[in-house]
Amino acid sequence: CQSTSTEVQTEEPVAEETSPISPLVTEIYTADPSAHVFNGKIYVYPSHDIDAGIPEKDDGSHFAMRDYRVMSMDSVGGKVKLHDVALDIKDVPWAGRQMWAPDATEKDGTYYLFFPAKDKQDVFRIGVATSSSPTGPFKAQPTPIEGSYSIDPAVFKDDNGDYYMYFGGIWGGQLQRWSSGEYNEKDEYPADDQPALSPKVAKLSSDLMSFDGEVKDIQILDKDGKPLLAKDNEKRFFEAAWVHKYNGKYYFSYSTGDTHNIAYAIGDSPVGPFTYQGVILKPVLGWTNHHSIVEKDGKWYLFFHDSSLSGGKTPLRSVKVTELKYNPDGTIQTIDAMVA
Ligand code: FUB
Repeated sequence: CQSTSTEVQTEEPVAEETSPISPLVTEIYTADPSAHVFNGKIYVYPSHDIDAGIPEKDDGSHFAMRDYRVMSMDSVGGKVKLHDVALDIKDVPWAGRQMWAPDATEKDGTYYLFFPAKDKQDVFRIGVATSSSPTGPFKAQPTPIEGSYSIDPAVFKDDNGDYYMYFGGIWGGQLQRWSSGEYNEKDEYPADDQPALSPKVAKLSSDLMSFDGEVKDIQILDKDGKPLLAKDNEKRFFEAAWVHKYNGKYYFSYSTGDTHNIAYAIGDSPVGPFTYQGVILKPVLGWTNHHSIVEKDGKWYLFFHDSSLSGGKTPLRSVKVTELKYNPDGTIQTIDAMVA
């Protein structure tokens, strides 16, 4: 059975920390960090991992999270505050189970929490909830965003005030069930020599509550301008999209899933195409790898998670942070968090 949010408060880490980078909080397990700077402070929107006692399977049902809690800090290295529950699944009318990796943004003094969860038919959708505070509590809309599907929403605000949502994840994230544009319970993956499944992007409407226009494919190309193929699983998109801008270029970063890297590609437009560059973060302890990238006071940071606090248990992860550095040509220096 699944833990309730009250039981979660008493979770105890089960192992000593084994990685050189410490978790931001140890009172609870946290994962999938989406970090932002609002009003000069860093806010991190993570998943809240729980031990639901569900065996590990490719469909990800062992990630049975039920609520979100926000972390905040004045600066990296400063005291981290873990805030009370920001949104509980019981207060999301359409959601059935599995609150996975969220993201947040701000517009005109309102904070928007975007989150994936399975609906009552067990299909992943993306919802939105709002608050006057960056730490919540957030009030969920009664229905998911129309036309949304799959997992791992990441919202990027461009310099001209346009907002875009990137999303998608294969295997447990169900992206492979949407090839026709309609949900099909049967998994359909491209053949090895065909282009890999594409992450998705949609421009958000001015109230940030819906998609403004079509959901589009994000193209990730190799250096010869050809799409990455399904068999390129060291490089191709799996889940955990994130977009940031550096020196006028758009950086699309993501997890390669079954090969456990955080990889990235660079483009000239927020909707791509993006050209594959390399690895930002090598595999961490635990199956999943998931990150975000944010600038604070002239330095760039990589927020990520690993399973070191739980002694390697994949669904019991902890959020961490380390500095991210660019080379003079705009490429990113690869991080190995196991030895950093
Ligand atoms: O936390 C559940 C899932 O694991 C996320 O949605 C994926 O990105 C992976 O980190």
